[in-house]
Amino acid sequence: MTLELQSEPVSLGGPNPHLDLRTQFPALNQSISGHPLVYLDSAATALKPRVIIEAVTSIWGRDCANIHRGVHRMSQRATERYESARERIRSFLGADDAREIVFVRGATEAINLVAHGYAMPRLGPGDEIVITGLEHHANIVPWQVVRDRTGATLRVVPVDDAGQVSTAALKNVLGAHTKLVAIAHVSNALGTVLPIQEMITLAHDAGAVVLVDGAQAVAHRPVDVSAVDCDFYVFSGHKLYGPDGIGVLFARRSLLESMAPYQVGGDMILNVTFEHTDYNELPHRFEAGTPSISGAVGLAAAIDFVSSIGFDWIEAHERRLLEACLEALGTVEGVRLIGSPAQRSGVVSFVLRDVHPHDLGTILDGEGVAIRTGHHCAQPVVERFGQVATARASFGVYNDLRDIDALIGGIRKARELLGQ
Ligand code: 7TS
Repeated sequence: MTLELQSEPVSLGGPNPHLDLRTQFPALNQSISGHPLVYLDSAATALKPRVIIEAVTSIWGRDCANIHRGVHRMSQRATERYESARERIRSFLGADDAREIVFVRGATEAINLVAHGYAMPRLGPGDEIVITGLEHHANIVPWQVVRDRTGATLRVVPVDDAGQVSTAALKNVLGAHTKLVAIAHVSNALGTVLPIQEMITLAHDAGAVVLVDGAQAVAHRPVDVSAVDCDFYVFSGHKLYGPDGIGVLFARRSLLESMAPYQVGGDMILNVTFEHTDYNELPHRFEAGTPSISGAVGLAAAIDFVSSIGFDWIEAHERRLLEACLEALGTVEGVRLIGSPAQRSGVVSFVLRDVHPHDLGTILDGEGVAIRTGHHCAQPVVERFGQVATARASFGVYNDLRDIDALIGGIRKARELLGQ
């Protein structure tokens, strides 16, 4: 049976309802193996719209100067654009103070900064760090390093059969010794949305600080760090339609004030002699060396882009895609969905009976359909479901129901080719 899905072009609601979003992404304008590209790998990295490419090239093509150090006009313009980007990110995250926004290379570097700058000097034997069973390696390995260097214990909140982490399960693991809780906002492997608000309250009640890994959340749902009251929130620009090499650490100011710099060098100092160095003010103290200026400016443009679409539209659009994808996958014999969380963002993980996900991914690539296969850098949760790898389709604003048709067609073709 072939499922006929209603295919319609994606159009923006809001200010310009007729604008075709897809035309804004130059990368979509290409063929792969003679097929128009169907990009279903936005959880790995999102494609970039023209406005963001232009913002980045306007730094290189015009305001190409280093920041915080030039008296000349170009340097002043670059500095102004870099610091305006920080302010744009502050308002996007709902933070109180732009000094709480630290530019980093990405979510991975942000978590490492907190692990080294906050946890390492404070934790010791008897202290506990709590993570969940569905974390990306970026939110596992830094805490293992802290555990190994400080003698603290790393505890893991179990994932249930639907791929969820409940507040009750967190409660069981929290205790008087919990010092830090590090949780994903959205799982990259299963798409599970965690109840971070309740989890943060529980962790605070236990006396712990909380880091939220928002790498898979910021492009899909509104985030308000003041409302959820988290202590640290991290994300990468490249999953938010922005540049790679740029990301953000939001850190509560009182915590940031008390932290030692993770990296040291130029631009993070006030005064240096061979005997002594005075560190710069927040947030510059945590931004040693020349940062990604074009990245910060591109990230601010990405936030403008996403905000102009609006999260109401984005969430409704993804819900439709998710429902259609889950329904269509259910009609393909041999497909098994991995995880069935009640609250899910735009990610679907599945396996096809007797077919290695890499073989499936390769056949789909031959049909022009890009998905990710493997353990998605979240090996523990994939193994929790008895798999070494899954196939993962993930959505962005440019996807539409035709992309789901193409995915399902490709999976059926794989079944035929592999003689099922
Ligand atoms: N946390 C989560 C939840 C992620 O999904 C990722 C990247 C990271 C942290 C690390 O982000 P980075 O930008 O510092 O690398 N996730 C994926 C993915 O799912 N496929 O490729 C990268």
